[in-house]
Amino acid sequence: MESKYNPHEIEVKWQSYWREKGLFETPEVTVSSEGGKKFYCLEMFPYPSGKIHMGHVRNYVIGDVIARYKKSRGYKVLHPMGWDAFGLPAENAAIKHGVHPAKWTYENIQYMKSQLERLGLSYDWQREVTTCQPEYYRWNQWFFLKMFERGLAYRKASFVNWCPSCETVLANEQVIDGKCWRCDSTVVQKELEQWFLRITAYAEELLRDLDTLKGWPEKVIVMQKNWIGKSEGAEVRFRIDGTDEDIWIFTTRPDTLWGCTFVCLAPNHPLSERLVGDKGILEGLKSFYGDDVTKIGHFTGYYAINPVNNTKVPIYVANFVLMEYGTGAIMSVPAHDQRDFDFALKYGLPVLVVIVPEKDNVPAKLEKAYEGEGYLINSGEFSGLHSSIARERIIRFLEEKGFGRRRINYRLRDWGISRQRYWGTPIPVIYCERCGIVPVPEEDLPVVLPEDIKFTGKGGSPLKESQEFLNTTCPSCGSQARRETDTMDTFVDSSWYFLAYCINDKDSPIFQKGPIADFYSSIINKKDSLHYWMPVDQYIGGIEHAVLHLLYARFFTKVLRDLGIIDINEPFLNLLTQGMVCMETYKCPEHDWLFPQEVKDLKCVHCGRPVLKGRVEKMSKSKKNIVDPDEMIQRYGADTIRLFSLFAAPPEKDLEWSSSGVEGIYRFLNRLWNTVLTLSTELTQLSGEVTASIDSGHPLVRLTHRTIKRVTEDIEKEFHFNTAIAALMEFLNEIQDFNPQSDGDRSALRFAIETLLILLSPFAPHIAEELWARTGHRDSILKEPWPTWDEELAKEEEYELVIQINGRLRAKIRIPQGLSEEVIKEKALSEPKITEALRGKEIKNIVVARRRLVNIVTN
Ligand code: ANZ
Ligand code: ZN
Repeated sequence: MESKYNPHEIEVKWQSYWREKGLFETPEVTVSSEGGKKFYCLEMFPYPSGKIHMGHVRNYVIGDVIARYKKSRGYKVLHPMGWDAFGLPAENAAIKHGVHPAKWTYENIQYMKSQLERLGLSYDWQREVTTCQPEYYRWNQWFFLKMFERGLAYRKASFVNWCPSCETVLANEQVIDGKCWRCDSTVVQKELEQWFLRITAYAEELLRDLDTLKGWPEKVIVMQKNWIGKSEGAEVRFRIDGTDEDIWIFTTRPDTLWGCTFVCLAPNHPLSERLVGDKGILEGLKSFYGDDVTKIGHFTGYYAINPVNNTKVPIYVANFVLMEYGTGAIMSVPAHDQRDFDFALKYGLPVLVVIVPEKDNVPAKLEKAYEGEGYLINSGEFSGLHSSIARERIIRFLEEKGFGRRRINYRLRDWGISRQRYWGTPIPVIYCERCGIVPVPEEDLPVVLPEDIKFTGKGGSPLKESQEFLNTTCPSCGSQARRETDTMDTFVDSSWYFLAYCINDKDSPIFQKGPIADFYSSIINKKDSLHYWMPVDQYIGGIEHAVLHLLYARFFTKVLRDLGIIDINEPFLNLLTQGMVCMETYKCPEHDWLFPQEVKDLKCVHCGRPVLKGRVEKMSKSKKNIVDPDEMIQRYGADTIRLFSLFAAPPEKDLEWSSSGVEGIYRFLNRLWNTVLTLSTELTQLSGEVTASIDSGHPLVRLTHRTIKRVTEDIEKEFHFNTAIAALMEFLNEIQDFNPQSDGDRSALRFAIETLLILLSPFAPHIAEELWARTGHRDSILKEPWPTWDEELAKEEEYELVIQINGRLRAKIRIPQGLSEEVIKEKALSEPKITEALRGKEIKNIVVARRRLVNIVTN
């Protein structure tokens, strides 16, 4: 009774079976389960944009294999999913199409959830988290209040990046090359009162603890280090000649102090206005800012006195000095800093060499700045010292003389969280004429977003239009007051969602509207499931979050630890950043990017011009190289799509989508289907007789052990699913070719097939379940433990390879079974006796006969 492989039928069937049986529900944990083997597997939750794309599919399938694998290894697994549901696109949709952000968001969630279900992902949907729900965002507000109490949330007027088109403030990280990360408009500077979270208070710890993250990719560690940007140096005080004012400068090169020939202030440095007077000049300088903008300056007419040698140097206001970094003022050393060198050349300022790479070798004229280390010259008592030593001594000297002090600076800025937007968490603050800034009392949380709002896309926040929301009474004096209309950056939502999954069960008070105190006491209990599940054992997501999200989540974890809510320092033990999904992409010189169906014989179907081909690009709408997951599932079923996204590349590498590759996987699954069903008919017919115990010496049994070992080790070793799947494919080939003759053969075959299905089930779970059921098993394959192997049996069987040169026997070596001809050739050529005999000869041909004999032909 053979039947055809019909993925749709079996996939829907098993998905509902899993759901009905609750097979993906998170196990209950109690005090006594503490210390048991637990595994928290987490994929970065998506923004509900409307549809999932292949990047999501890849991310979630990787996580799913890990979760399923760990479960079968006996771990208690938490594998949740949710929605990063606040954000701009919902509001843009409201402006464009008049649909309420909430409606848009919930409809998208519903659709995307059905897409995830169709992929057969093993999520515990009971723990679903949706960040736009008041039950969720009230905790954003509560954390904010706690931070406010501790001075970790504060308000200040500051220049912010303003996107004129989105009409919102952008975080520094959301500005890419001076443009808005979302809409690409040029970003301008604007001064506004903003709320900030004091992430800089944790700068040192965030930096230091990177060293404990052994399970993170090195490149992410490096990116975070650079982002935090610790610099050690000194602040030095320069007196302004003829006044009693001082300029404090920050330098990382105090060893070059004697080479300072001018001082520069930031245009918005408080002294700049006093020294220049003409605001127009400063405004002009401010407007010229950017990495590739020319460096320009304005001489103030004043001089500063270098405290170490009493030299007078001119004071400039310069556009490249940032008020936000260091002290907003610098000493310029043109001989040893290229930027200063260019500036000096432009304004005819002196260049004085104080560091030389070799002792007693002073260059006559500098072509460019020498920025390296070397020996000090022209530097008073420090001349002759090496710069690395001098730096330290000079800092001490400055401190002794009262000229300056040691200073550590971080590039990291406090996190501006205010957004002039509707679709986000309201910042729980009230402004009272009499009392000033008054935090909303805890028991009044959540401050709920009002629903009846008009979306025009113009002006500031739409919340300003809601009188009902805006007008309130002061919690402390009772008089008329006004609510904060800014909402929080959505990165706040994603900074702690992984904690919500741990406690989001029906009985927990956390997500109910009860008094906060209940939550606080339940959470503070160290035996709470939060403490059981955290930290996340494996986090999986895109490299684009290497800095922002991952740094903010680390920051929140540390703050919540200091609030006594959790007892860990770091949220994510292991991090996997999966590569991008790419595709070969075509471009016509006339018609730009083309869909594959617009290309025939490498020509554009519209104009006949040859297409530019061979570029493998990240899938994106703009390049017209998108593959739609729905369409793929429709055509091949989820198992094929899952298997292809795992097989085509190791997880951390980019994956090139290929239709022939997908076809290949589909054929493999069909072959699996037919092979197992054909053989199983035979096996079940004979089932009465198949009682012979498994003969461990049987070649198929040995191969099975070898395959278990390969697959398990590939998964354990950096999740190399691609090679694990390749091993399963080879295994199927052997099974297919196997022709059982005896009962011993049949029991070996049954063992091989059952093992194959179990090993395949994390990757292609539906077909594995179906074939498992059809080969006479009553319970789900998910109940099967992961198979183990016998090291002795898993050993490669070896045999003797004969190596000849021109037909004459030269060597015999032992090699493992199953090597390809290429590898056999390599082995033969690298045999020392053979290398020796071949010296000086030219190889004309190498023949491999039945993998047993190699004949090397030379001239
Ligand atoms: C003198 C000097 C001599 C410098 C030399 C460098 C080389 P990092 O490593 O990134 O911390 N600087 C300080 N504050 C600045 C500001 N607000 N805007 C622009 N530039 C600023 O860089 C520190 C160096 O950048 C400082 O050391 C200062 O220039 C400059 F041969 O001081 B240096
Ligand atoms: Zn008041």
